[in-house]
Amino acid sequence: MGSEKIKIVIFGAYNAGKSSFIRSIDPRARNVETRTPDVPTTVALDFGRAKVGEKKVYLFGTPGQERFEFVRQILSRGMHGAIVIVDTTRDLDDMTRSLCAALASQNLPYAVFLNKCDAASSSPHTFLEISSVTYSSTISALTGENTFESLQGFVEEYF
Ligand SMILES: Nc1nc2c(ncn2[C@@H]2O[C@H](COP(=O)(O)OP(=O)(O)OP(=O)(O)O)[C@@H](O)[C@H]2O)c(=O)[nH]1
Ligand SMILES: [Mg+2]
Repeated sequence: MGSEKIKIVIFGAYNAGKSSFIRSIDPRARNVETRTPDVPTTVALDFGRAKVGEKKVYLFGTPGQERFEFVRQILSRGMHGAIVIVDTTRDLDDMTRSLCAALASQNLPYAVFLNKCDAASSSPHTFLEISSVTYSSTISALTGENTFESLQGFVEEYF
């Protein structure tokens, strides 16, 4: 018998740090992106792998732009759990709020990872509305601080 395989889909608003999170977990992660005038943005998906104990975790990152809802729906098929990445240097936006509401109604394990906590303008405590009702953690996808530990904590608690 092989070890358990877990599909986790990474959601979050545009520019929240989803691709950076997956890259910090798996340096060999793949990303399909395009170059907008300012920054590269995910147009299809990110893919990365991690091992938590004996469990094999497959991370699928979604595009944050609103117009890629159809991609998010395709990537969501067969997921065992989800992580919402939140940019804590911004205010809570409608997309993040509705992603959390949709996941909460699906009876699937999901986590809220409060990202960019390295930034001076980060204020993770303003996200209690979405972070206090499920597994949550503060991370920096840029420095890698607490990223693997948070994934590990989520997987160990729910899978
Ligand atoms: N300071 C800081 N910047 C971050 C952090 N994580 C991501 N960023 C920056 O935020 C920007 C967006 O990061 P991405 O990982 O591309 O975000 P994304 O959510 O995948 O973006 P889309 O795929 O376009 O929705 C980049 O400039 C990153 O360097 C973090 O923890 N701290
Ligand atoms: Mg991305």
